[in-house]
Amino acid sequence: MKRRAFLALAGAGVSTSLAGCFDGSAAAGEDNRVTMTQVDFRPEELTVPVGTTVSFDNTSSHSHTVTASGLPDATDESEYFASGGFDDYDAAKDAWDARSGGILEPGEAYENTFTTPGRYDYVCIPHLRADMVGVVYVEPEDESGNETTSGY
Ligand SMILES: [Cu+2]
Repeated sequence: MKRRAFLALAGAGVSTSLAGCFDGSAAAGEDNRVTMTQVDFRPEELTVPVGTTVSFDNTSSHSHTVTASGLPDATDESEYFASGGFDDYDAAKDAWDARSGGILEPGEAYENTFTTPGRYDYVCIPHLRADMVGVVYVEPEDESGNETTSGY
């Protein structure tokens, strides 16, 4: 069973910390967090080690979705992720068109744990025409078990 969750962002902090900084850009050090602006995911590209839970936080005043647009070749369909918990892109698209299914209102967040290495493209369905897209690169674990984060 795949971990899917909607979380309300801690109400305090969030709105105040964004005052005057409506970009919602992720602060330094938040390497497993993607935020949403009016029509952007930030950062647009995120690289994480396998097993990481990424939080997609709607820090904007608009509604969005986080909807995987495809999966790496060899990746099991159970790895599909989308706010609303849909099984594939078509289901997510249909649900959005019918009833705004999968919507993330301002202040809501969606989490997904990436358990298979690969490139995961995703989109915001209502802002697809504005090119609101992102990608998560999930890197395999280092075989030695050592951290490979030292140096560039
Ligand atoms: Cu959007």
